[in-house]
Amino acid sequence: MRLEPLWIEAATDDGPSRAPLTGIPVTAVLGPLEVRVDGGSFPTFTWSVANTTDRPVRVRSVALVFGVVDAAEPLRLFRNGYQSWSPTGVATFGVDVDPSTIANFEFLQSAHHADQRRVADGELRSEMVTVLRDADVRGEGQPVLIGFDGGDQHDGTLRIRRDDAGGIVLAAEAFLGDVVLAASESRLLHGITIDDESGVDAASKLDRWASEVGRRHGARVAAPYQVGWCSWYHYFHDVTESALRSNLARSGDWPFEVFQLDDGYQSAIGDWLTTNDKFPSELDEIAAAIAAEGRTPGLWIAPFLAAPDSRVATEHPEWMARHLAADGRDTGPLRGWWNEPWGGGDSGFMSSLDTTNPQVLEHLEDLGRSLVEAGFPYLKLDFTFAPSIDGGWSDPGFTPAQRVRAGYDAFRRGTGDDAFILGCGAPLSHVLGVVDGNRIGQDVAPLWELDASEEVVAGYLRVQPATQYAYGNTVARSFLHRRFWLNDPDCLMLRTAETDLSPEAARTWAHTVAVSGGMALVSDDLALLDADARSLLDEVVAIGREVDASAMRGPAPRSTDLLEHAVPQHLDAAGWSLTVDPATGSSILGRP
Ligand code: 9PG
Repeated sequence: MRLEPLWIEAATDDGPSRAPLTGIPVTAVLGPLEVRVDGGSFPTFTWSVANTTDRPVRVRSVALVFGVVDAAEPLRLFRNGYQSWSPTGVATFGVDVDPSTIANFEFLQSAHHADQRRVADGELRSEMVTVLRDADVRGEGQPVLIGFDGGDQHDGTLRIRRDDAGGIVLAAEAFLGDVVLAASESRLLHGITIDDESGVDAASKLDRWASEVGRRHGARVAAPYQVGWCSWYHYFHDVTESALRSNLARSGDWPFEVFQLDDGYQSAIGDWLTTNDKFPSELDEIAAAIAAEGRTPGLWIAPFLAAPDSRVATEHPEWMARHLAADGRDTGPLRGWWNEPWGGGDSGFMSSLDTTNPQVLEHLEDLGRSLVEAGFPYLKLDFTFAPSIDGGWSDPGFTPAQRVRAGYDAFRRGTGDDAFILGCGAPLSHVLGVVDGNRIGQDVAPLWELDASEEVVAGYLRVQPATQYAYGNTVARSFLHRRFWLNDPDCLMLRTAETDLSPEAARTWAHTVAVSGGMALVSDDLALLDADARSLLDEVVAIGREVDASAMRGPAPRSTDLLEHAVPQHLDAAGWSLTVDPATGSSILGRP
């Protein structure tokens, strides 16, 4: 199997266009655009796009298209989801389907992929990087990696589809999301690399790609291994100040550095500096109480969302992005998420802040500064894909990636360099270089698996909280740890009461977190934890520290069977090896 350059294609408001990709370097004219492609070592291709006209041009995407030649079908691909919770694993071309062909709720598609529009039937996508492996057993199904060398300027989407003649093609697409290029404006695009070296397996190719891309983008990988406590997976929205304080009081000899309060303290989504009735104290008093126990105070926010009835939305309606109907009509604030328990005056729909508005960026910078001043140097930024959604943004010269990144950068300016920023619900490629830690999977939950009848919206099941799904993403994205940031696999749940997770599945999840080397935050009412739970945590932290240290000096944790099964079953790191049955949650941990 090999890749053969075929053509360049573009989608602008003038319509689609295509030009042959003959040799390198090449300059091609695509309607109002000119695309120049050069060769390199890493990345293999560097390229740029220019508006050659004297008027603004709206650009949806530009892509280099390759033929996938001599591939023995079925072809499998590593399918990397868009943001933290997007399902990530292995898909089989011709068998599996893109989630957008099932779901029919446009803003929710942004939970899966960069482009929220539906793909053509049969097409599959992976974000930022993919690995293809064909069924040729003689060639041992040599894996070929195709990846972008960054993602903070625009998304990079790999699309696999069939051409008119029945051949397989791969489009490496710079997704610009209807950005408006001014007259004569040109932009550099993220380079594309192809790694088809023989004798190198998929996990090693992903590790070296992530190492190189992380290095080029100033990945923040210096923070120490994180151990802590988080309120979410026991108390959820019902957390109270007294529950927080009683856990703090019990935390005495637990090895927590961070003590993080999650969703449920705020007076409204968007009004992060004021607490609700369940929290009689102000934020600075809560931080002081945590610090007095010798822990690092941590706090959850969803800084790019606002409830319609929040102070921020009612005092600054012009800070909200706009929803545009198909004919371009403005139909109100852009809905960025839906979560009924948040209330907010619009049946649980939240508005998205317009991160292209300089006043919003100033607000985010002030927010970061205020939270650090209130005593929270550890901040979890959640639902942060919200600015990537299609809509009306005050500056149309921002791509979706630039909108998300501008919000993060503004917040980081406010917190300063020393704060630990944890991304969550974050498009992975947008936040490389600004976050210290990043959630790389779905939410865990006090259960292993979900029944299909529990799907909230069609096509959405695998994004919903379930420990089984978090397991799959943690293994499939293990190679990012200490390359892009510290991986946050999501919280440990050690309790055996008030949970539907069997003790065996809870141990499997704990061992997955351990062998991934990722962050280890416990999310139980500490009153429910016995000596067995404590020794499981001690084991997780001991293995996790060893794996984490080894990932800093040598190879990242590896999924050794990444392209074998739909959900990988093996995770190896620093001599530890975990074998899991994802269907049941049973596992065996092999020691060095
Ligand atoms: C707080 C939570 C926790 C959690 C975050 C995020 O797809 N969903 O419906 C969905 C709902 C909630 C969610 C993720 C996905 O959880 O990941 O750790 O902070 O918000 O509300």
